[in-house]
Amino acid sequence: KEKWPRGDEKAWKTSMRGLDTDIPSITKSIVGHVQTSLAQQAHNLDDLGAYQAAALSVRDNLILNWNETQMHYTRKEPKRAYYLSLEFLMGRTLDNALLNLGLKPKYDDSISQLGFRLEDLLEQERDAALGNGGLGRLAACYLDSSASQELPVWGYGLRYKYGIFQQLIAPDGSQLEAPDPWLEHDNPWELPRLDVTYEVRFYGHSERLDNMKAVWSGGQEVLAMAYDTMIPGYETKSTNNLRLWESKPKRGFDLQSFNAGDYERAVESSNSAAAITSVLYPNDHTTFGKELRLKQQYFWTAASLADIMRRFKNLGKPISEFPDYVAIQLNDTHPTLAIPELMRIFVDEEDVPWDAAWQLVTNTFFFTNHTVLPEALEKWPVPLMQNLLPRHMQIIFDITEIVVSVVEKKFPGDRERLARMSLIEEGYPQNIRMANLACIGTRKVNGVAELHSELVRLTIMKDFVDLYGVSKFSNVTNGITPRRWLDQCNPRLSNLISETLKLPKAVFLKDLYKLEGLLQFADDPAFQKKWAAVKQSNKERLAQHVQTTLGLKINTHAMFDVQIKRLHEYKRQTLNIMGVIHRYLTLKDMTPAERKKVNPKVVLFAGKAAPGYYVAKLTIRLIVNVARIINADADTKDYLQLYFLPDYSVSLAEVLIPASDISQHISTAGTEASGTSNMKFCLNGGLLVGTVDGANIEIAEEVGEQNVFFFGHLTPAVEDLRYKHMYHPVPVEQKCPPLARVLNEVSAGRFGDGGVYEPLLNTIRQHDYYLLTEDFDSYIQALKLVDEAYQDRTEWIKKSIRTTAKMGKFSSDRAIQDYAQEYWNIESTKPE
Ligand code: B1H
Repeated sequence: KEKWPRGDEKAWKTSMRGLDTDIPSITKSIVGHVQTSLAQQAHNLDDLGAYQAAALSVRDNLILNWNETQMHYTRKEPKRAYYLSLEFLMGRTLDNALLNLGLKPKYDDSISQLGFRLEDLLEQERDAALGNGGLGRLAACYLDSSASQELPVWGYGLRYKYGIFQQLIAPDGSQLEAPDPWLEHDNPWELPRLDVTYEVRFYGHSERLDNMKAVWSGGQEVLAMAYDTMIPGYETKSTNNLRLWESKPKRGFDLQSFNAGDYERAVESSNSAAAITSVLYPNDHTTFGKELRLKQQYFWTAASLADIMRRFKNLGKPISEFPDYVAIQLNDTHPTLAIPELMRIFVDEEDVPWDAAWQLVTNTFFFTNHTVLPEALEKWPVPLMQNLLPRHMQIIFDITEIVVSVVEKKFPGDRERLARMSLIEEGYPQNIRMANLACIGTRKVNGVAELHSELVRLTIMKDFVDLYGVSKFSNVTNGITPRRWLDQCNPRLSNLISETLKLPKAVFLKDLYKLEGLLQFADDPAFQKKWAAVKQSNKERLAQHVQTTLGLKINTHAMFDVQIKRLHEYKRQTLNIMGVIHRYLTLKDMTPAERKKVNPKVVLFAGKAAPGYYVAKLTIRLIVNVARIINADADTKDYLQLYFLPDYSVSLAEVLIPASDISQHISTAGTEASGTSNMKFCLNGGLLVGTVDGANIEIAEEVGEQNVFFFGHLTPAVEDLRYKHMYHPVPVEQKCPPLARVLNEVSAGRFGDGGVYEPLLNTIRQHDYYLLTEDFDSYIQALKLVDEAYQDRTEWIKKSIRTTAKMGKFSSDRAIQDYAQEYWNIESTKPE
């Protein structure tokens, strides 16, 4: 029996807070926070204040569950998994917390009694947008699923002061960036941990000792301080932790400079410490080799590993058991420095012999690759690493020796192979290949959809497959959380499903395969009618949102066609906009009588472009200016509308996705690793038009090819086509006249100054690396089939129902169980 730690046990126990969750107690708690936490009163409380009070009240519940869960983990000592991600795209929290706690109806009532509307309060919350796109949102879905499955998993990331930039559209149609000061109104969901701090060193020098050890000293030391965010599971007390690090100067300012009278220098050094976690890098899929980014990566991995190490040491187990208690997932190569860092801790600080340390390290880490695009594969210049992290550079060279010796042994004399597999790429300067380091320093490597994992094995990891065998390289197809991406974003649909299947929502929100029960209703006209009514009301909700935020009027009786994702050439928003222009020109060619037979369509785009990505920004500008012309054309505006919705975010996605009839996932085959919004659209009854790429393929396998609109060349053809474009180019006029016409209309200035768009148009006319000229005809053909299918509304609704019904596989609960069992070897465990 455990001894009570201090004081009078009775005094503690009778005073410990439990929270009553009847409506009067909830109201009391909200009002209490208005009075004391906010120091406000009923007559000066606005929506923002009411949101904050409600959030603090909900937070009290989360904290108690969090405390119990963490205490349970401490006592039970299960093996834990840690998800290291430089991005967590969480979105809003209040609605999700209420859903997972099962308190939404009660808070709704209580808030109405106080004279507010829950819906309005939810809108007051700013998105936590600490991510660029799919990779960051995946991390957020995985946290929700881990907590919901009662798995002992923590996330580790950075607490950026500024998240992904806010996107504005300038009068000329181009993207402008503004900072995202998301912490401005205080963040009720985080708990600063003043006592959880670690010192992190940069620069200095490393002196080698015997036994592969070294002493690293000097340089700059900064402080990492923890902020904890509670991650509630759905319908369980289990509440996990997302720990984000903030950088601070070790002392307020540099005392030496200060005393010497050099105040500027004293403050400068403190600013440089704070700069590390000031802003999220907004360039997804490109690496820049900037020192500050490398500083972010090391700062975060060093603080996280120090924290993990401290927790492990509290167990009092021998260091040889480290991998029995700790599994660490590397979300892409961004945290790869964790590998040399853990070697440094073991070898330099814990006196573990080098070879034994390497065994422990390679049994601790797991690596997920998210892209095979060459420009996204991280490389760091050796001189930069040498200067910033001299000890890690030594360790990386020492690890290189391991690679050399195993390759030499298995493939004697194969110099070329060795050069490809080395951690060091030759050149001026030499570069460190982070994907190679991530591969050799981990137990297993996975891709994020079947095709992608296959491409990982056949391309970037081919030599390593030859070395280690194929079993090290497998697949975990991505998933999405049905709590946020069905019940929260589409309550009407969730209610209809529950009522139809005669199941409480919790049943299918925890086991998404249960949606298959909808199949037997697909042919039921009464159900079809209700299904269509839900879609219609979601379109109206979106139209309302656009009307209030942008003052635009959308035709809700048209088909909604949506493409929302980061702007990137490989995702081919250009193919979509060229298709829209083609549709416009075709409409203009028609007589009024002919037009009347056309399926009216609203095309919606949203997404951000990396601030330095010129062609992507030009694409936005083109979309905005094409929209201006099309929407103002009296001949066509009843048949075709086009909108670019600015400042795409998780919250905007939650309104857009449920309203979509069809969405576009049209990457050049072999380039989109998985995609996750494709799963979100389908879960909400939207159909897909797409290429045979990423998770589109597995979606089609589930729902049947007759329910997906595929087009375009397949992955194996892409390489050959690119080769032909390079060495036997055919002018676009010859290869694809309809596309040539579109390009010429843009050039000629039909949508404003044509000259502006030449660099964008030339990407298609010249190398056409992303193969628009090859896929345009079949794309237009696919869109025609979409129109025809939509004309037969009953058939369309059946397709929509069948699609939702078959989304079971794409729950992140399935994905996270796969990681837990096949990779981390951890088990569910919960308080009580
Ligand atoms: C994905 C990234 C990415 N793949 C570098 N790679 C970044 C790479 O800031 N950076 O340096 C940021 C992000 N993101 C996406 O991951 C894939 O393109 C999607 O297909 C996939 O669904 C998603 C989640 O696996």
